[in-house]
Amino acid sequence: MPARKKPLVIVTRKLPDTVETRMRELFDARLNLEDKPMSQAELAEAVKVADVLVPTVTDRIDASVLSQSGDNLKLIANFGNGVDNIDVATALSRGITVTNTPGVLTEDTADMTMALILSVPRRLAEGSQVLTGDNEWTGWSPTWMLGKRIWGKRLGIIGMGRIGQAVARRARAFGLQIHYHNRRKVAARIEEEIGATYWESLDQMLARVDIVSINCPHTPATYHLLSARRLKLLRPETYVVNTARGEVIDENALIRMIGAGEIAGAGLDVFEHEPAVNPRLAKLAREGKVVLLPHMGSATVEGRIDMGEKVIINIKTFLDGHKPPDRVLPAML
Ligand code: 8YV
Repeated sequence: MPARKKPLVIVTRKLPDTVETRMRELFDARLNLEDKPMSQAELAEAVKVADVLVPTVTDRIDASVLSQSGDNLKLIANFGNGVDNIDVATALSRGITVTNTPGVLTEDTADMTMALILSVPRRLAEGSQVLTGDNEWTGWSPTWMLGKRIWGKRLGIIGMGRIGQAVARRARAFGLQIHYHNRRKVAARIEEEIGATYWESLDQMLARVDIVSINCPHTPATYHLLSARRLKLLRPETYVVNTARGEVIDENALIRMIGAGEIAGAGLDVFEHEPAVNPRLAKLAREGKVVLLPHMGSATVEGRIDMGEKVIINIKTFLDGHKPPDRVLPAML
């Protein structure tokens, strides 16, 4: 009997070696060893021939790319949790299944969120700069480099899914009082465990918290959820932390208000026009008002391998004729 041809799996970016090796064993995996981001035209070429596409957050799989997809393309197995890089509705309407990698980046992203929650009020980047900058440190002084205390403050989490809950558990250990806004109230058991107060009205919560953390996905419903109007509800002592997606905040309004002293500062791991970063943010960083990271929330060796493992399980299950575990369903969008 002739051996069955292995399915063509096109992977758009360099993945950890162990993940790529396993993909090669299982599939006809076309890898991107040089890690050069693919253009829209290259993505369109890929969907014409692939059986499975494995994109990441840096690939825009929009309606125009999908309109070129060939009959073979039946699965887009996203290497990432957020699927806002993919026009999921169009994919589904063309009979293409979409999967993601939830769960395995929860703790890493929550760690980075906590790091940002601490870094701006406690002036971590500024302090480090004192020792690595041009001038020599002249020594300790009782009234120098004073930040703001974390313990006893109120944290308002927007989006109480897996990551929001993992942030809440950490934040509680740092003495923060947990408030949250979510589409739905979470189970009483979870609320009790993290001592969380639910706000159906985001507007009402914003005016009452000292730190806001964005932990919801970017969907049409959450685009500019923190709009200029809502940002105005924050008190001037409030800090904003975002490890979710830049598009959830009206970034221009945030920058303007931090510059004007109407918001105390921000810790940002994601940006509205990534990888472009508004130069006014770099200026605010030099002034110690913001801490900026280049989308590193889930960037751990272990996390990336786990994500790759999930992608492989989704592809394998699908190709074996079963429902892959991490299907993205219309109700999730
Ligand atoms: C990933 C992320 O690095 O998974 C997500 O949604 O935001 C990131 O942490 C990225 O998406 C990989 O595609």
